[in-house]
Amino acid sequence: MKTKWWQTAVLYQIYPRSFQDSNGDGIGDLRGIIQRLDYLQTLGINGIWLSPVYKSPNDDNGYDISDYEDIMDEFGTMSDMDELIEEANKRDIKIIMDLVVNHTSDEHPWFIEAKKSKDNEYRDYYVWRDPVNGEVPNGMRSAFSGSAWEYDEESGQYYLHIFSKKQPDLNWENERVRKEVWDMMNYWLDKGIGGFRLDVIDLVGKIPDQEITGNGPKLHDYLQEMNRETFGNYEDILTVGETWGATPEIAKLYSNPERNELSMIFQFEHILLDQQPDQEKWDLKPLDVKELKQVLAKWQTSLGTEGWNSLFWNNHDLPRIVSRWGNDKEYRVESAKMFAILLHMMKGTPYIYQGEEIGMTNRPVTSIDEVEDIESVNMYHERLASGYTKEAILESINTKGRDNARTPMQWDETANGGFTTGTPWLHVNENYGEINVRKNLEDPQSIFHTYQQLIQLRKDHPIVVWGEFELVEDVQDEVFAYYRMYEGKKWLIVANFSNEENEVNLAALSDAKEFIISNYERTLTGDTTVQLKPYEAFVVML
Ligand code: TEU
Ligand code: CA
Repeated sequence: MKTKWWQTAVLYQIYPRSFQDSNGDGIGDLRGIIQRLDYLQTLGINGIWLSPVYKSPNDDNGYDISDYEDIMDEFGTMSDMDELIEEANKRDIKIIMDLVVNHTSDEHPWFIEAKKSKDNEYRDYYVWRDPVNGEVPNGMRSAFSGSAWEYDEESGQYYLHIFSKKQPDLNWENERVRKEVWDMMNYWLDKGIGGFRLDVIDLVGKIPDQEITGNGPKLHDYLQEMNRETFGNYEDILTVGETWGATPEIAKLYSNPERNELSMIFQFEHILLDQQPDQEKWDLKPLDVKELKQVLAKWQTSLGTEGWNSLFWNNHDLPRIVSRWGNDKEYRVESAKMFAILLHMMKGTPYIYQGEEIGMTNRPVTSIDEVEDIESVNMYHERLASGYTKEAILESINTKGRDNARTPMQWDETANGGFTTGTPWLHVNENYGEINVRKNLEDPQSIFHTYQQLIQLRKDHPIVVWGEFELVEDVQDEVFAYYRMYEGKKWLIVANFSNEENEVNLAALSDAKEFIISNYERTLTGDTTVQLKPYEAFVVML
């Protein structure tokens, strides 16, 4: 197979609302992103996954789209968007658009039409069902709490919304819906974008009457049709599907090049490890590092040539990784670098979420009034009504809530961390004086420079891109170690996933030739035993 640009690339996710405000209204915007492209070029990334910027009433911050071919007023205009694509391309940075086509906004003209009457020509763009015994059609639940069915008084039917009731699900069984989606994708492809991140794409093959949501029977037919009708006709397009329900076997269905579907998927098996099995993400459980090692190693070794991995710790739906599984107090810098080294030395395409590269942390709240995210707000009211204490619910929100990752980007020590001169739409984390881009750029030992170095290593060393992965099994539970091997070369990656010191004893260490990267000062001694400092991580060439 010919090498694809995205196999050697590192991507960066921007959540535009929180990245950079350029006009003082407290909301990040496209001109703000354009101003920061030089920064991203300095970091060294090759593409930007841009969370939705389309016209939207913002019930779910842009994931509820009312016009796919227009830009949200707060973010700017289509000519700003064209300029962003052009300015990014000039810097060899491709723009990856977020494709949210499982649902639209209820303010999309299709839904406004569909609601008008049962025989409207757009009615069948959405999923409508009659009441059953005067109640909801079945027990499907919304990911944002409550039933997935919403009653429409006027027509006496329910419509399906797997997310908020302002996000009605499109009916993908309707060929006209699919045709509309293909046309819209081609509109964006013609603008010179680099690809798509496909929001909850594993849901589009749903069979509501059987309560099947993920991985429905027609899913892969639809994706092959999509490929054929849209990006398959363009050069060098990256497509990454968001698939919460993927196993490695399912991942191959999506990303085996011979099947002509997607480039890769985001799998979430590692992300689900700190919640109670078969419960919700709010039902907390401590991470077992042993499980994490097994899960990530399985994904590293099982796709082979029949698929391609994406690599990530963070996104706009997840808490900050240093706060989640690291230590955002005394070992913030060390643990942030450890996560970076551990992930960026694996096989696959790494994704960095804005602020991760400077070690931004969660921002706890003390009251629900401080929370913007619809998922957390709905869950709060649902759990309060069913008897949970406020304290327990807020603990879940502070641990897992999506606002943790959505606080504005911290650029410098000036007011609001340099994000806005106005009032930010969501509180800025008060630690911006200590944690910001300006300080990171100035300090050669910063987290930023570790990320920059890791991105450069991927460009300089084919072993990072193509090397075989092998987990080191006989080490302490909290030591995560693996080899990469390529054309006679061998690297050893060691990470101490712990607040405490841990010992690692490996015969291979006696062959260590040089350090490639590390987060503590250490010299090579030829010893086979190393006493690892808290969150110490290093890569050695053997
Ligand atoms: O997320 C899909 C999704 O399932 C999330 O709601 C997820 O369950 C939750 O955030 C876990 O923390 C995508 C987008 O990434 C998310 O921002 C949107 O809200 C959602 O789809 C609907 O478009
Ligand atoms: Ca603005």
